[in-house]
Formats: sequence, C-alpha cells, structure tokens
Amino acid sequence: MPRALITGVTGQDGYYLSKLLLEKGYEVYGLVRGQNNPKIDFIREELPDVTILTGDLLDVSSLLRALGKANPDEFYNLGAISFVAYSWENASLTSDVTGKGVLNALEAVRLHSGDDLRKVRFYQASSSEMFGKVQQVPQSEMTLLWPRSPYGVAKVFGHYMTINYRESYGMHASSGILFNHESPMRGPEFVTRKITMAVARIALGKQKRLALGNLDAQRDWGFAGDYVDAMWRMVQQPEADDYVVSTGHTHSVRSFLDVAFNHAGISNWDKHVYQDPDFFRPAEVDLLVGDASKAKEVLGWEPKVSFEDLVRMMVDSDLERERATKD
Ligand code: NAP
Ligand code: F7E
Repeated sequence: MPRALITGVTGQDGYYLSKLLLEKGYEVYGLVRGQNNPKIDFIREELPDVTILTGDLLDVSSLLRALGKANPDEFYNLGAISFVAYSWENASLTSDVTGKGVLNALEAVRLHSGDDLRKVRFYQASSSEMFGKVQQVPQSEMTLLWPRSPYGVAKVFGHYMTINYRESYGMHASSGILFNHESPMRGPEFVTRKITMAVARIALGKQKRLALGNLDAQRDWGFAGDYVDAMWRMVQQPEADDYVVSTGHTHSVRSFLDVAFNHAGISNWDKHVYQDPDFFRPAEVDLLVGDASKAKEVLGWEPKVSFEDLVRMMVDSDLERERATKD
C-alpha cells in the first residue's frame, strides 16, 4: 500500500487529495498544526481514514518527526497562508510559512531520506499568482514570473527552491503551477465562495447586500477535484518536472456573479452587489489564463468540470447548506 503525507490537509485541496488517494488505496497521513486545531473534528468526521499527525511548516523538527511516523512514498506540500489579500497585512508571516516553509519541507524530506534521495517523491503547490503582472497570454511553464503580492513572491521562492532541490540533490521534486481552483469546500474568504454563500442567503431572504472589490479581475477558474488528480499524476512520472494546470478559459468576477445569481433565479444582481474600497488590493493581478498543453501531453490530464457547472455546483451546495441552517 503506498503511503502519502499531506501538509495542509485541513484545507480545500487537502480534502480532495485525501479522498483521491484513499480511493486509490493509499495510506494517508495529514499534518495538522496547533495544539487544538478546530478543523481536526472535521477531518475525523469527513476523512476518518486519514491518520492525523501534528506539525508545522515553521518547525523542521516537527516535519522530521511526522516523516518518521508516516514513512511516506509521497509528500504533498499543500500547507500555506494562501489568502492573497491577507498576505499584505502579514507579509513576514506569509514569507515564513508560504516561502520558507517549502524550504523546511524540502530539507526535512532530504534529511529523512538519508542516502536514497529519491526515496520520497515531493509535490509543491505553486501558483498562477507567480505570474502576477502577466508577461505573456496565456501563461505557460516558460512565462517570466512577476509576482504582485507578498503571497506571490513567497510562492516564487518555494517554486525555485523545489527546482533547486531537484537539480542539486536529484530529488524527485515537482512543482504544480495551479491556476485558481474552487469547490463547495473553498474557504469563505475567496471571491467565488463569498459570492455563492451570499447568493444562497439572498435567494432565501437571509441577506440583502454583498460587498466586493474589483469586479473586472479575470481568473482561469477550475474545479479543485480535477486539479488534485493533476497533482497525483505529476508525482507518478518517472522524472519530476513543473506543470501548469488550468482550464485555458478566463472569466471576470462579473461573469461569476452573472452565472451564480442566474442559477438562483435572480436576474438582476446590481441591486444586491456594491463595491467597497476595503476589498481592493494594493496591487492587482488583472488577468490570468493558463496554457496547460504540457500537462495534457505528458500527464494525460484535462479538466472535466466547466466554469458554468462549477459555479452551479457551488451555488447548489450553499443553497442546501443555508436551507439546513436557521437565521
Ligand atoms: P487552504 O484551503 O487555504 O489551505 C491551506 C492549508 O495550509 C490549511 O490546511 C492550513 O491549516 C495549512 N497551513 C497554514 N499554515 C500552516 C503552517 N504554518 N504549517 C502547516 N500547515 C499550515 O488552501 P488550498 O486552496 O487548499 O490550497 C492548497 C495549496 O495550494 C496552498 O499552498 C495554496 O497556496 C496553493 N494554491 C491554491 C490554489 C487555489 O486556487 N486553491 C491555486 C494555486 C496554489 P489550518 O487549517 O490550520 O489553517
Ligand atoms: O480573488 C477579486 C480579487 O481571493 C480573486 C488563492 O487560492 O488563487 C487564489 O488567489 C479575484 C482577485 O483569489 C473580492 O481582487 C473582488 O482579483 O478569490 P481570490 P486569488 O487572489 O486569485 C490563487 C491561484 C492562489 O494561489 C491563492 O492561494 O477576485 N475580488 N472582490 C475579490 N476577492 C476576494 N477574496 N474578496 C472580494 O470581495
């Protein structure tokens, strides 16, 4: 039975990746931080077959201890401070966790592996935010990186550190440059889930208005369930490499609002949505659209869920959740 250790198991991707690996017959270990993390109960309920280990990306010795307990064949580094807006307010912490945390994870895997540096296959969760002020449309593995936030800068550090460990030590370390991916498990701070939660509440008469920032930003949004399959495929390759994972289609926040409100039977969202300067960012990433030809060619990976189906899935899930709760 193959064994996998996942950091960030309490996050959106940790959930979908755990489910995928368990279905494939893996023994799955999930790293959870903090002394009484409130999300532990969720993991115990929703993913009872995942073995929880405690540890933190800021603490190399905790990573070494987790590696010793799990003795994994594959290490998926999904842990990060992942909210871009928050990264300006906590730039140093974001650099430590999202940037230096990758180095800590690579170093722990290297030390754990002893003489057999290909013993553990490593996956790094890199991001399309590294493209920032895009220098090419669409963006591919060869596009120059120009990050626009402390989060993006930290991800660039992690990305190149992963490549460096592959080139320096011959480690099987891959970096997936994933474009935005969403699901009903998406954190409520991200724009897609913020919208679908509000749409459900507005449709049920529980809320009237929704404050947003820049409605013109364009993103290449895919479904998280499809994207974790791309992570797994990367790790199965004979040689480690870097891959863009995206749908190749881009949509504005406005288009997301159109589809979401329409699906809930509300044709005119203008009267519900207003713009609040608090939600604008010091520097914006205006347009992201990925070229995932390499992932298609080498990994045989393609997204299955369309933009419209993704939005409808999220609205339906939030409608169901809101119907089941009072207030
Ligand atoms: P998420 O839902 O925000 O989950 C982040 C995870 O990181 C949580 O489990 C969190 O644990 C954990 N974490 C935070 N600080 C940590 C620390 N110091 N030590 C160990 N773990 C820590 O993010 P996601 O959407 O699943 O994304 C997974 C990864 O892919 C992240 O690295 C993200 O930056 C990257 N990524 C995401 C997207 C996307 O569109 N979703 C696209 C490209 C790249 P707690 O529950 O304890 O906070
Ligand atoms: O913003 C605009 C905002 O926070 C998307 C993370 O998973 O994907 C995610 O980063 C866009 C931005 O995601 C609001 O200005 C407007 O242009 O949902 P988001 P993100 O910043 O693209 C990348 C690939 C990652 O790697 C990250 O970890 O929507 N926007 N109004 C808003 N965004 C938010 N959050 N809230 C608003 O009210």
